Amino acid sequence: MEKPLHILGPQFSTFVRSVQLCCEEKGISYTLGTTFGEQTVSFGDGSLFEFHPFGKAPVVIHNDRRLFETASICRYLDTAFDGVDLQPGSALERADVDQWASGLSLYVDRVLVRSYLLEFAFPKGADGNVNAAAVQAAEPEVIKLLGLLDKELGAKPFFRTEHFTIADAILIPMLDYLEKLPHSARLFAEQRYLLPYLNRIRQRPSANVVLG
Ligand SMILES: N[C@@H](CCC(=O)N[C@@H](CS)C(=O)NCC(=O)O)C(=O)O
Repeated sequence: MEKPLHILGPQFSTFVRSVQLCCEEKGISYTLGTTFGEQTVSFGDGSLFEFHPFGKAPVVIHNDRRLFETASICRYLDTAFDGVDLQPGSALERADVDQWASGLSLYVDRVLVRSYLLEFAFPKGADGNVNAAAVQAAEPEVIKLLGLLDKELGAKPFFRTEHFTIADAILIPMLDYLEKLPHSARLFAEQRYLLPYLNRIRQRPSANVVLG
């Protein structure tokens, strides 16, 4: 008998949210959280290495198999489950979504999340405050990257195609956190398409559940 699918990781994680968005879009039933069976995981204490060779989240556990890497997990969900397709049908269009799923997970995550957003979530400045110098140093790169994403998106309804894909699932949680920063207006000031896109996706039932 099929065992329920579990998304292992904290719900605040952008990558956990990407996997959750795919489940919600496809109507896959799942459980989510940092506990699986008797084991509870958290960042920084090595516990994730029990599930993930590099000690990261998310991990998806399905039918006693464990899968890591958000883009691979999302592709698996799309292939193994019924529901709307989260990847285009043609080989070239599918490769386009794939390359962006990787690029977003690697390069965009590094600039938007690791070098910038995490400083607000887990400040490393004096007395537990945000390290203003680090934020200031990282900001030009954030704005430049948003410009690149804005150009790639253009007037399309979704990031790569006419439909919601895995690339949207990976990008949206990052943009959502960025837009919620008190000073986000200056980050998005020069972008024409990103905020309308984000707000359109926020209207979807999946985003309502995942982004809160
Ligand atoms: N390439 C991985 C990245 C996963 C990742 O960096 N996850 C973050 C949470 S958003 C994490 O586990 N951070 C904890 C750490 O690096 O110790 C993926 O696509 O799943």
